[in-house]
Amino acid sequence: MSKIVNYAGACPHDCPDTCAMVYEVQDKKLLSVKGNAEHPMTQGGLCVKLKDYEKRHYHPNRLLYPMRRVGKKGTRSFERISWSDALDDISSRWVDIIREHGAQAIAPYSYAGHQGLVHGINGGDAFFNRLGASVMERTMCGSGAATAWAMTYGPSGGMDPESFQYSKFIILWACNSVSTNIHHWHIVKKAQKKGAKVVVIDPYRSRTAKEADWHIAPKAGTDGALAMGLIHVLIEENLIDQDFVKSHTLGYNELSQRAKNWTPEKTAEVTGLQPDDIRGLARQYASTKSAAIRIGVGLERHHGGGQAIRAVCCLPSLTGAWREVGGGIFLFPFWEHPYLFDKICRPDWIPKGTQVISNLKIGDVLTGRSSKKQLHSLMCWNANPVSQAPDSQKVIEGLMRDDLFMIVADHFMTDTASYADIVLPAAMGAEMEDIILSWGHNYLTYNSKCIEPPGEAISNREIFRRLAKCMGFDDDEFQWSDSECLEHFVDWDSPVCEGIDLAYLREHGFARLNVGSAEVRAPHRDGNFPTPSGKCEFKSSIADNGNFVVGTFRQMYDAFQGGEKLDNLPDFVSPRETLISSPELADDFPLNLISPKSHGFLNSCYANMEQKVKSQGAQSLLINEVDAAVRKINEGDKVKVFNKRGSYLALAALTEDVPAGVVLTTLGYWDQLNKGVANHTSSQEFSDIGHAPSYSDNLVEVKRL
Ligand SMILES: Nc1nc2c(c(=O)[nH]1)N[C@H]1C(S)=C(S)[C@@H](COP(=O)(O)OP(=O)(O)OC[C@H]3O[C@@H](n4cnc5c(=O)[nH]c(N)nc54)[C@H](O)[C@@H]3O)O[C@H]1N2
Ligand SMILES: Nc1nc2c(c(=O)[nH]1)N[C@H]1C(S)=C(S)[C@@H](COP(=O)(O)OP(=O)(O)OC[C@H]3O[C@@H](n4cnc5c(=O)[nH]c(N)nc54)[C@H](O)[C@@H]3O)O[C@H]1N2
Ligand SMILES: [Mo]
Repeated sequence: MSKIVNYAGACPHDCPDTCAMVYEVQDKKLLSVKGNAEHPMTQGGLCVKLKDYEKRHYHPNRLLYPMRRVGKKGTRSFERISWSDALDDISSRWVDIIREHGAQAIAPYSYAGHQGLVHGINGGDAFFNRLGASVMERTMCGSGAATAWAMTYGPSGGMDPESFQYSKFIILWACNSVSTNIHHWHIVKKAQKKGAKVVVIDPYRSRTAKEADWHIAPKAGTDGALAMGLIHVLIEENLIDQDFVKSHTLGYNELSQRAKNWTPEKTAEVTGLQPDDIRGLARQYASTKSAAIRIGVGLERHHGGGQAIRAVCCLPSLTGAWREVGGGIFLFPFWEHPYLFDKICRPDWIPKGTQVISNLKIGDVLTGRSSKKQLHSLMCWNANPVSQAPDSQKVIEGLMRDDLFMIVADHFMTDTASYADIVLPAAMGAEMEDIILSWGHNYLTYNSKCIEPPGEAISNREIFRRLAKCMGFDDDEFQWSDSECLEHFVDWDSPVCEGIDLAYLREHGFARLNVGSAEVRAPHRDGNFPTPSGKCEFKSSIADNGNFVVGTFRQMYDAFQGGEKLDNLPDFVSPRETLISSPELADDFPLNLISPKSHGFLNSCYANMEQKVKSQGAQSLLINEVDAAVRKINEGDKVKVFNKRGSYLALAALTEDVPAGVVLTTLGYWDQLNKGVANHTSSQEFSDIGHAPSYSDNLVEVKRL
C-alpha cells in the first residue's frame, strides 16, 4: 500500500459555510474527508452531511455512464450508451430544434448544486449564451434578500461574519444557523458564552431558537410589521444615533413618518407578539453596543419579504450599530469576492431580445401556462427542480411532454433525472479542480482534483467543452482547462487578492481576502455605503426605476430591470395566502405550510442515502396539538397535506414547536421515495422584490389517512 496523501478540498455544496477540507487519499482512493483545522471558520469540523463525504463518492447508485431513455418518461427505464452517442443525440436534436423553432426553444436549468467557479451554477452560461438559448433567471434563493439589501446598502458585503464573536447582542432573524450555517453558529456561540444575548426571530422553535436566550415567534410573514414596530419604538423613544443618521442615511424623516402608525400595539396585532416584547427588543437592541443582525432566507419566502428585509436593514443605521466591531448586519458577503462573472458567463453573447425565463416559473412555462415562447429542450445540471422548484406537480407535467427533449447531468437518478431523455454522469467534488465560492465568509477556497471520477463520469465543464465542440464553437473559453479557467475567472489583480494566487491556494487550500482583519473591521463605521447617494437609503433612490433583480451569485447580468415601480420606503406588505388576505381560500385551506431546510440533507442532496434519511427521519409534518386535535390526528399518523396545487404524504409529529395555524415540513425529500414533496403545494408567484420565491406563502389543509 502506498502512503496516505492529503489534498486541499473545499465543500462544493450550496451552503454559506464553504468549508475548507482535507481529502485523505491512498492508492487513488478517497479514504476520508476532514474539516481543515487551520481555517478560522471551518475550524476542523464538518457537518453531519459532509463528514463521510467519501461515501457519497463511492455510493453504489452513482450514475456511471451516459444513458438514453427507452421506456415512457418518468419510468426510469434507460439504456447505457457511449459518450459519442449521447453527444450525437443531443447535438442533432438541438440542430433540428434550432432549425424548426429557433435557439430560444432551448434553455439551461442550473442552480448551485456545485458552487464552483468552473463547474457551478454559471458553468454552462457561456455555452448557452453562445448557442442563443433562452436565458434562465435563477432567483430560487436569496435574490429577494440581495435586491432588498442592495436597495438599502448597495453592493456591500456588510458586517464581517467573523466579527460576530465580538458582538454583545445578536439577532438571528429567520435563520436556523444550527442546521444551515453551523460554522457561523460556532462564532455566535462563542459570543454567547462571553455573555452576548442571542435572539432568534422565527415562528418555528427551530434548533437555533432552542439555543437562543430569547425566542421571538411572530406570525409567519409578519416580519415587516415587526421591523416597522421596532423602527417606531427606536424613533419614539429617541434611541437613535442622530449623528449617524444625519451623516450617513437618506430619508430619515420619511421613514419616521411611515413608522408613525406602527405603534407596539398595532404591531402586536399583526404579529401576534406582546407590545412589551416589541418595546423590550427595540430597547435592548439599541442600548447594547456591538449589536449584530444575521438575516436568513426564511424572511424572503412570503410575499412582502423584500419589504420586510428593507425594514430590517434600516435598524443598524438608525442605532449606529455599524460604528462598533461586531455591530451591523450580515446577509451575503459575496460582494467582496473578486470573481469575473462577465468572463465566466459571457453575457455579451446573449442575442439582443432573447427571452428570459424564471426558474421559479418553469412549471408554467413547460406546460404552456405562460406567455413565453415554448421550450422544446431543457438541459439541467446542478439542480433538481422536481423536488426543489415550487408548484412541482406542474414541473412534472411539463417534463412529461413528449415534445420536450430533456437532458440531465447529475450524480444520481434524481427526481428530475427520472424524466430525462438523456442522462449524463457527472463528476463529484473530489474529482475536479475548482475554487468554490462562498456566500457566508470572506475566503477563497480551493478544491484539488484528487481522484478520478468513476465509470465514465466527467465534470460539468468537460460536458460543456464536449458540447461546444459538437456545436462547432471554437472560442477560447471552450478550450481552456479547468486550471486555465481559474486563471481567467478571478480578478487576481484586485486589491483583495494581494499576495494570493493560484499557486498560493494550491499550497494552502484557502486564503482570506484582503478586506482587513475581523478583529478591527467595522466596514461602515463611517458610512461609505456603495449606494447612488453614498448613504444608507431608508428611502431608496432607485425604487422609481422599478423592480429589479440582484442575483444571489451575481449571475443575472441585469437581465431583468424596470419592472413595476417599487415603494421607495420599506413597510409591512401582507403575504398573499393568509386568513386575512385570502379569507375564502383560508376557508378550505386554513394552515400555513412553511418548508425550511432539513438538518440532515443539503437541499435534496443526501435524501437518497439510507443512513442520512435514517438520521434525519422520514418526511414529517410538524403540527400543533390544537390543529391536530380538530383533525383527529395522532402522533405518527400518516397524513395528506394538500391544496389546489397539489399534495404530499407525511407522518404527523405533534408539537408545540410550531404555533397553531402553522404546519412545517422540511425540504429535500425525494418524490420517488415518498408520495409527493412539500413543493407539490407551493406557489410559483414571485414575492414583492427581486423575483424572489414565495415557497412559504402557502395555505394547505391536512387530513388523516
Ligand atoms: N442542513 C442544511 N443546511 C443548509 C441547507 C440545507 O438544505 N440543509 N441549504 C442551504 C441553502 S441553499 C440555504 S439558502 C441556507 C438557508 O438557511 P436559512 O436561512 O437558515 O433558511 P431556512 O432553513 O430555509 O429557514 C430559516 C428559518 O426561517 C424560518 N421562517 C420561515 N418563515 C418565516 C417567517 O415568516 N419569518 C421568520 N422570522 N422566520 C421564518 C424557518 O422556520 C426556519 O427556521 O441553508 C444552507 N444550508
Ligand atoms: N419549499 C421550498 N423549496 C425550496 C426551498 C425552501 O426553503 N422551501 N429552498 C430553495 C433554495 S434556498 C434553494 S438554494 C433551492 C435549491 O434547488 P436545487 O439547486 O435545484 O436543489 P439541490 O437539491 O441542491 O440540487 C442540486 C442537484 O445538483 C446535483 N449536483 C451536485 N453537484 C453536481 C455536479 O458537480 N454536477 C452536476 N451535474 N450535478 C451536481 C445534486 O446531486 C442535486 O441533484 O431550492 C429551493 N426550494
Ligand atoms: Mo438556497
